[in-house]
Amino acid sequence: MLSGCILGWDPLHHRVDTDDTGSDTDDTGDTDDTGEEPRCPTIAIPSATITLDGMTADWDGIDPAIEDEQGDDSPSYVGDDLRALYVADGGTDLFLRIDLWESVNENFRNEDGGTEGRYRVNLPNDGPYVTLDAAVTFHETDGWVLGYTGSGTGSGLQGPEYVGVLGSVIEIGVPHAEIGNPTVLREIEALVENCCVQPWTELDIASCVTVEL
Ligand SMILES: [Ca+2]
Ligand SMILES: [Ca+2]
Ligand SMILES: [Ca+2]
Ligand SMILES: [Ca+2]
Repeated sequence: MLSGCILGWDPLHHRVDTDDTGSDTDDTGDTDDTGEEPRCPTIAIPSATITLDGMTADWDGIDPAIEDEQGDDSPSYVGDDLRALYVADGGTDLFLRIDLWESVNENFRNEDGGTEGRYRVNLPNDGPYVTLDAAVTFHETDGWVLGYTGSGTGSGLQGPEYVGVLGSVIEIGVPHAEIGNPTVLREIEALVENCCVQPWTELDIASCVTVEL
């Protein structure tokens, strides 16, 4: 069973601009504090039919929504260097793809006995699950699984059927209906974290983009 770090809400890592001014209240990026410049570029989401298998041919022609440099990860971990985040709309599903500069690390787990950590995408949005985050971890029997944190998330958005992982690629499929059909995903970020052990540590972050659905 999933427990602990996937389901545990983490206010220290919840960094959402809540006032809609574009000004950044958390000192993560906006250096001028004028409130004039949005922190993240806005894109219209591309359409694609994606199979959750970790293979990327189904993303051909889609540009990364966020790109991230190589080597800005933690020297203490492998599999934590983010390369890019892609987003696509499959009609009934929101698709996310995390690319790494190296292979995924199966020690990023959410269970006793494993090195704890996770691959996470923050998905603040205008639906009922305002502070939704999706996180992928490795499970001994189920393999790679999706979990979530966030406000009011009571749906079944949890399990291996939402994830496809191969090599350095993590694909995630989230049914729009299961997150309340939001129309905008504001200030999306991808993160790799060594979760659950205080202090929480952000190993790499790829930031950021606002996506209109
Ligand atoms: Ca695929
Ligand atoms: Ca590393
Ligand atoms: Ca990186
Ligand atoms: Ca980074």
